[in-house]
Amino acid sequence: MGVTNMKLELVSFKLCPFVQRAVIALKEKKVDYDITYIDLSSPPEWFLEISPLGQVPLLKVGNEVLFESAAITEFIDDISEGSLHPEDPLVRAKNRGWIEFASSCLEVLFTLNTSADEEAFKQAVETMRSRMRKLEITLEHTPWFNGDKFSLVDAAFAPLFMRLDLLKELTGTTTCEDLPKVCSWRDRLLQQDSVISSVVEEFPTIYRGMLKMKDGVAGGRLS
Ligand SMILES: N[C@@H](CCC(=O)N[C@@H](CS)C(=O)NCC(=O)O)C(=O)O
Repeated sequence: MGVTNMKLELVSFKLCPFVQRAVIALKEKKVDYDITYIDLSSPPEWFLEISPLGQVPLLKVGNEVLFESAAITEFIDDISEGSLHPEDPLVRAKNRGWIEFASSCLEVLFTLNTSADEEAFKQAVETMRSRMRKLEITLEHTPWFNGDKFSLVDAAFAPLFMRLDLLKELTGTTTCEDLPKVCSWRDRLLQQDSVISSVVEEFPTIYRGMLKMKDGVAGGRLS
């Protein structure tokens, strides 16, 4: 059986932004898939056996297992009609760099969500704001990062913006409200069907529960 006909199974954790990138790519490319949720605080043995880093996402392709969201989203793009990656090698390389930038922002977000002391929290908010300012001076096109076509780089940032938006709503923490280009890109991303349907319906409640459970500064600011 060719790889394009093989059943895909995405191994997921409901809160994971890296899994969400893969779901957005699957939806944008209209690729059929099954999804299996695991609890990362108590991962099943079968998962630890097949996940080299003990991390989600994994994409099971027949008997093969793919890991790392960038590898998985590019694979999804490669096996389906059309492309969500720019053709020009220079633009493509730049997009990959910005996808990594989005990943590093997700690390900052993790610190921001879990900081136990005020100073570390403030520092993380400031780091996020400075990353957003970098993005503001980088954004050249509309409606999407590369212009008319939604790309993998858009899919990579959408989970970050979804969480920053929730953080603002739930705790009053703002990170990019003064940046018009970032805000209008964020708003468009959050209205995109593939993005809206890339998380479970109860995502805001689960996110709120996670902040409460972490019991850090952000959790203490929940309204
Ligand atoms: N670089 C990885 C990051 C994936 C990642 O950090 N996944 C988190 C959940 S959002 C995870 O599985 N954490 C469990 C662990 O590290 O033990 C990717 O892009 O796929």
